[in-house]
Amino acid sequence: MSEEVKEVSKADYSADSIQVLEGLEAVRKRPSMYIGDTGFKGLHHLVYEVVDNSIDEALAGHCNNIDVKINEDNSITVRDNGRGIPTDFHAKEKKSALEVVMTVLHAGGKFDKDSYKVSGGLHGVGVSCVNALSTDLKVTVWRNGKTFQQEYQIGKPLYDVKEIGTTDDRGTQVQFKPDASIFTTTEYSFDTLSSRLRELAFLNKGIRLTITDLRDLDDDGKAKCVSFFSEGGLREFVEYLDATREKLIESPMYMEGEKQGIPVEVAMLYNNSYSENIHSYVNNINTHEGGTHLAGFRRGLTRTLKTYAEKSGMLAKVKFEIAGDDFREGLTAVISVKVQEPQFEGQTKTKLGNNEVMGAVDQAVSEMLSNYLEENPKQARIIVDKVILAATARHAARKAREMVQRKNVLTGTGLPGKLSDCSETDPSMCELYLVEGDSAGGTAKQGRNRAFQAILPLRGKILNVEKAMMYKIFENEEIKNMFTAMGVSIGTEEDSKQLNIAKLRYHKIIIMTDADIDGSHITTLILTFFFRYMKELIEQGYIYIATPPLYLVKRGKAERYCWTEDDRLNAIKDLGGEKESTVNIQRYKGLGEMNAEQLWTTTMNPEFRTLRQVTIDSAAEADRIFSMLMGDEVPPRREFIEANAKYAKIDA
Ligand code: 0RA
Repeated sequence: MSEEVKEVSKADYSADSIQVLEGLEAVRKRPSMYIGDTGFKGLHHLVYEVVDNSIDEALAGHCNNIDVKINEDNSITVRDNGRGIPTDFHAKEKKSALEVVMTVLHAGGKFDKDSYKVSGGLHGVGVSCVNALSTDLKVTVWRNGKTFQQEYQIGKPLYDVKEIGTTDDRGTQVQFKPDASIFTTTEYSFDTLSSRLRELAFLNKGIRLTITDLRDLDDDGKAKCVSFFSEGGLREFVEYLDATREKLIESPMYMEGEKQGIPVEVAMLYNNSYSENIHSYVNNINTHEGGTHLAGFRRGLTRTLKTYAEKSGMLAKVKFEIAGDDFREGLTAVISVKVQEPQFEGQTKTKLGNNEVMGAVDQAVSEMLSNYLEENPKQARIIVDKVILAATARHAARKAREMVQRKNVLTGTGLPGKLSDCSETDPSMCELYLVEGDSAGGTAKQGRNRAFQAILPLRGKILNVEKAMMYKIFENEEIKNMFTAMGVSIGTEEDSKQLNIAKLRYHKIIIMTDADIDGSHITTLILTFFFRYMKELIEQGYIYIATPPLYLVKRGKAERYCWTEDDRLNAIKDLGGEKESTVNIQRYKGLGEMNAEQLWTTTMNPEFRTLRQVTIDSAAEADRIFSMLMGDEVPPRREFIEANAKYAKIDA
C-alpha cells in the first residue's frame, strides 16, 4: 500500500517537474514576453522583479531594509529583512514552498492571499522568471531560527531545499547571474539601478534601500555605496525633482490616505518654469501613458483652482477662456495609487484603465487643494496669478502658431526650404539627420544616400526650451523647421503633448553634432526639446545620436578611424607604429573636418556607423536632470557635466 502511494506520488512529482520545466522553458524561449526585452532594460528588470518581492513584504509591514549588491562578476544579490519565504512542505506541489516560489511561474504570492500585494513589477512575472533567465541562482532564507538554502542552474534545482544552520536573523536573499546567452548585455549600470531604488524609496516611505557596487572600489578598497530612505515620501520626491527650479510656494501640498477604498498619495509644488511635470505611479510602476488616476488628478485640480479663482474675483480682468493646461504650467506633481487589480492599457501597457480610481484621486486632490488654498491665501494668489499669466501667454502662442501654419500652407509642400529630403516615402525606411551648422549640413548632404537619408541643418545653438515660454518656442525658426520636416503638427492647447505620430515622416531621427563640448551641448538642447515637446518620439525609440569618430590614425596608405582612446592605441599598434612618430594622428574636433566621403563611411553608412538610441530609464530622473542642465543654477550643472561628459575629459 505504502509502496503504491509512493509510486503515485513519484509519478505526480515528475509530472509536476515536467510542468515546471515547460514553464521555465517557455520563459527562456520567449524572454521578451515576460521581461519586455533582452537588452539593457530587460537585464535591469530582473533586479526590479526581485526587489519588488521585498517591497511587497515591506508594504505588508514586515520588512524595512533592502540591500542590493552588484557583485564583481555582474551578478546581483538582493537581501531583505522580512519574514523569509516560507520553507515548509507544500502539500499540493509535494516540495518545499520555497522551491515552488522559485520554480513555478506566478507562484509568488499564493501562500498569503490576505496580504496586501500590489507591487510586483510591470510584467509581474515573479522571481521564477529571474531564475529561468539566470545561469546560476542561490536563495537563502533566515526563518524560525534556521537558515535554508537552495541553488539552481537555468531554473533547475541542484538539490532539495536544505537547512544549513541556525540563526537569529530573518529575511530572504536572492543571488543571481543573468544568462549571457539570453541577454545582449550583462553589464549592470549603477546609475540606472540607483535611480530606481531612489524612486522606490520616495514611493514607499520608511523603507531603506541600499545599493553597493563591488566592481567599483576606492583607494581604500571600499565599494561604492548609496543608501536611500525617505521619511516624507512624495513630499520629498517633488522637492527633489524641483531642487534646481525656483519655487513659487515654499512647501509642497501633500495628502496621503484612502479614498473610496483606494490608497492615494499626492504631492505638488509650483515653480516659475513653463513646463508641466506630473509623474504618476500605480503600484510603484511609472504610468508613462497616464490613465484614470491622472485624469482624476487633472479634473480635481482644474475644478478646485477654477472655483477658487472665480470666487476670489481675480479672473474679472481676464478676457479669454482659461484652459486646463494653464493650471498646470510650472506644476511639479507626483501621484501614487495602489490598486488591487490594475488594468493596464495603451501601447506600452503603462496606462491605468480602472475607472473607479478617477473619482478617488479627484476627491483626494480637491480636498487637499481646497484646504491649502483656504489656509494659505498668500500662496493661493501667487498660484492664480501664475495661471493667468500662463493663459495670457498661451493666447499669444496660439496667434503665433496660426501664423506659422498659414505660412506653411502657402509654400506648397509645407516642407522647410533648408531640408534636403530623401526620395523614399515609407517612413519606416527613412532617416532624418539633424546636423549642427550649415557647413556640416552641406557635407552631410553630399555624403548621404539620398534614397533614404534626409538632412536638416540647424543653425548654431537652438533655443533653450527649458527657459522659453511656449509661444517663443513656436516662433523659433529651427524648431518650426524640425516640426514641419518631421511632419508632426504643433498641436493645440489641450493636446500640445499629444503628437500625431502616425504622420511622422522618418522613423530614425538622428542628431549629428561635433564631438566636442559645444556639440554635446547642442545635442542636449535638442534632446531637451524632444523630451519636453515630443517625448513620445523618444519612448517609441525614434531618436538616435550619431557617433562621429574622434581620430584618424594613418601610416602610409593605411588608415584607421577611432572612436575611443583604446581604439586609438590599438590602431597605432595594429599599424605597427608604436613609435608614434611614424604614424599621423588626426584629431577630429568637428564634423567640418571630414569630407563627404569620410562622413559617410564613418558616421552615416548603416553598415559601419554606430547609432546610440536615446531611451528614458526614469521619466522623473530625466525631468530633474534636464531642468538642472538647462536651468540657471551653475554648480549642480558643473558637477553633473564633470561626472558624465566624456568630451570634457578628452578636451581638457
Ligand atoms: C509569502 C508569505 C510569507 C513571506 C513571503 C511571501 C515573502 C516573500 C518574499 C520574497 C522576497 N522576500 C520575501 N519575504 C517574504 C510569510 C508568511 C508567514 O510567515 O506567515
